[in-house]
Amino acid sequence: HYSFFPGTPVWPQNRRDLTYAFLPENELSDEVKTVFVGAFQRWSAATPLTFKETTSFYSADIKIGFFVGDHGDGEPFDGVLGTLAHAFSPPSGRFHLDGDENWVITGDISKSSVESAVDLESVAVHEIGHLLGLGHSSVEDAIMYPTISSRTKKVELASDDVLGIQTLY
Ligand code: TQI
Ligand code: ZN
Ligand code: ZN
Repeated sequence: HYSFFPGTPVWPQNRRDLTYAFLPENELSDEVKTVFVGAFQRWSAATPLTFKETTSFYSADIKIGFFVGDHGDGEPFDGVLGTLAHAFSPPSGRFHLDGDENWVITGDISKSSVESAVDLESVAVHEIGHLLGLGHSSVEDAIMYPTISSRTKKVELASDDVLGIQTLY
């Protein structure tokens, strides 16, 4: 079953069209950015929320960045595997990914020869759930389940995720 953060924080009623931006220093390719377009789309399909990229990092609601090791928020990344990413509850909008992971952007991750390969869209869909106010779910099929098998792609919202997010928005 889905859960929320303590106090059930959500984006306010008058903030249904949210913007996101990528940390300019990361200089991400269009291919990587497109993965996030798809991940946001999965949540907007189930809610009244919309997500649009903006080039202004500082004014964006959701700020996406790849960082390595200690990056100043008290939750350092830890190299390959372990923590992959973290996102904070609304209305923080901070979405950080571990730049040391072997991120897989396209193709069939189950066929990857890299043992530590991690599917970027799967992690993005999970973290966006946190950004919107969902905690972890006890339902194994849910995007918000707290573990994922290695070299697995899991990007489709389960009915548990949909029920949870529709309770919030
Ligand atoms: N990052 C944890 C996560 O996003 C961070 C975390 C731990 C957390 N407890 C939390 C965030 C409570 C919010 C609330 O769950 S992670 C997965 C999964 C991680 C794990 O790097 O361990 C995914 C990130 F579910 F696959 F294990 C993304 Cl998809
Ligand atoms: Zn961080
Ligand atoms: Zn999580």
